[in-house]
Amino acid sequence: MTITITAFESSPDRGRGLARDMRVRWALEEAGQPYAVRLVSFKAMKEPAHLSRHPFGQIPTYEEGDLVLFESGAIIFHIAERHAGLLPENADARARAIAWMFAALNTVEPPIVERSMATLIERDKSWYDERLPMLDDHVRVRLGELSKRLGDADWLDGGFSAGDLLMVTVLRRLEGSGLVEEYPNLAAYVARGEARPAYQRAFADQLAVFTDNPSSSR
Ligand SMILES: N[C@@H](CCC(=O)N[C@@H](CS)C(=O)NCC(=O)O)C(=O)O
Repeated sequence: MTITITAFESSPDRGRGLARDMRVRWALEEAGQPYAVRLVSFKAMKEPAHLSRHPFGQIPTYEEGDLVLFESGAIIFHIAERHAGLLPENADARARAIAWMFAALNTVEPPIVERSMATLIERDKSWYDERLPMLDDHVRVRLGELSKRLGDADWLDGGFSAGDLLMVTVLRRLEGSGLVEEYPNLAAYVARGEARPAYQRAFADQLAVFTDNPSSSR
């Protein structure tokens, strides 16, 4: 059955792979599943056809036969449950990998998103220069804790899992801030994720959307 996901037609990050379709593409590549991509404009994302797939008018979405999913975490969990390679077989190890998926999305991503939203929409506000260091520190708290837990391990809990896939994509959203680089083991962890062949294929495919149509960036 053909899998179809949605991604930005106009790539706001100019193909840096920071939008959340990247994590779904990567999971599908790890699982060895071919997929099609429906590119959507910012206007189309808020129109009825897309809203019937995604109640909040966002990307990514996932379609497979009659199944329509939204939320990158739920999509990756679905892929990981149905295909080998993203969750361990052992029940306890699987539960721990799922805990890392939630940790990436619920505990680590929120302060990172809050910081990146401020850099996007608050730059010209009077409070920005005072607020940014505070937001950086909120991110540092989580990075410090994560760095301590990872230690010198390659992945968060044994072998590579969907928990690592989500955590690496979440940390990548700090690209350009210099914050991840303050924690050399986290920088190496992100680089390890980016070096995986499945990641590289996913990155090249999302970059092609931008390079095929460079004038489409916002
Ligand atoms: N929690 C959602 C967040 C989805 C999300 O924020 N998508 C962004 C792209 S990365 C988007 O569509 N932004 C455009 C908008 O919200 O209008 C998920 O993980 O899938």
